[in-house]
Amino acid sequence: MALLGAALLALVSGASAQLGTVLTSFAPATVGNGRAVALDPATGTLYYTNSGDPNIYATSTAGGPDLFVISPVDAAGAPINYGALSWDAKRGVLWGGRYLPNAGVPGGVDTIPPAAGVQAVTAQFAFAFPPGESCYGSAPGFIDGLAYDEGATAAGGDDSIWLSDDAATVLHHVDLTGSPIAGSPYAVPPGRCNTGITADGKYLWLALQSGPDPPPHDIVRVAKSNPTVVLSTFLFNAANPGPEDIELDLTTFAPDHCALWSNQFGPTTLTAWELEQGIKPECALGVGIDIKPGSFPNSIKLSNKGVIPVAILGSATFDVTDVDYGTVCFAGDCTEAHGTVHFEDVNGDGFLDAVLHYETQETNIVFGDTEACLTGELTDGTFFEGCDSVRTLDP
Ligand SMILES: [Ca+2]
Ligand SMILES: [Ca+2]
Ligand SMILES: [Ca+2]
Ligand SMILES: [Ca+2]
Repeated sequence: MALLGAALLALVSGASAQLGTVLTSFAPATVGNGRAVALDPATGTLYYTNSGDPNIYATSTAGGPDLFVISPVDAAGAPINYGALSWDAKRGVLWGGRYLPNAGVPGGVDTIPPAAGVQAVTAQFAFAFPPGESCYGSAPGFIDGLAYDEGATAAGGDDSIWLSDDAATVLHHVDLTGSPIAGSPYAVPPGRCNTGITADGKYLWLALQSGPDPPPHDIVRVAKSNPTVVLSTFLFNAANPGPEDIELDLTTFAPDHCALWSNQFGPTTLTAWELEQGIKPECALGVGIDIKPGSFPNSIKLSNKGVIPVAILGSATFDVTDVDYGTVCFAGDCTEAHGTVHFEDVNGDGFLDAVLHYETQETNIVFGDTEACLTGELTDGTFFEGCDSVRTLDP
């Protein structure tokens, strides 16, 4: 019975690991013509808006009733409707791009406190979109895509904002005061119109339609350095409705899956889509490792001045020659003691393995640990992780 359970579990987790699989999808409590979505990963709170409705609704990633409602107003008390929202974990606020009606501020970008009731927002800047970027040919400044980008560090001033006009052919990258950052603006992939952006690490994800509303609609991943070239794509819908705002989710379905939430035009629907396994460390590709290959238990003498050999085990789905060895860390130590990797088939299964060595004193293994892990990236940027048991000696 236990064996059957394990086999079924393996089958289920293996079968669902595919870009664009729907992980969950629901109509939230307040349905309208859907527009923005943002996620606070620390609380699992999803924020969403509807077009023409100057409220921001908070719900759970599991759906159900609205948890609370924010009614944002500007300094004059005028309600504001947001076309795009993005969560800022550094400040604990939402960033919002003003849509129709935009309280008289085309291109207005605000920060919004995530608290119930009527909330005064902080007007951060009004971006002057050049005319002609909208596939609708609408007047400039109805923000359709906005992503807060945390930047390379969790703290500090390296964060930024990505912006786009109403179904736009152009992406703008600006600092937190709205000033363009070197390289901006960028063209979206040819023939497409952008309606939503989310940003993380090296990548942007874009919600695209094939003109001013026409399908097909899809969601693509691009490099921040060159957003015109599509790295991967999945179909949102071959017909209408299409996607509006999107938001990355590295917590709700992790470590099995990294996900991306969408809201859509037409009846408001919040959907979580599965992303590629290994696209972020939070959903790293699993790989087998063998600490002290050929011996078991894997005894680690903590006072030892020598090295711990660790093998990354190749398989039919993991080629150890695809690893970027400059990115590999074992138990907190990212310096391979021999400065090289040795390739050999340590377990005789016919698949080449990689043997690395780490100085015991450089690892963060402490007395009582029962497991140690190795992390790294493939040369295509896929994150992987493997763990093996340890038995520590010498407290
Ligand atoms: Ca968003
Ligand atoms: Ca949008
Ligand atoms: Ca071993
Ligand atoms: Ca092998």
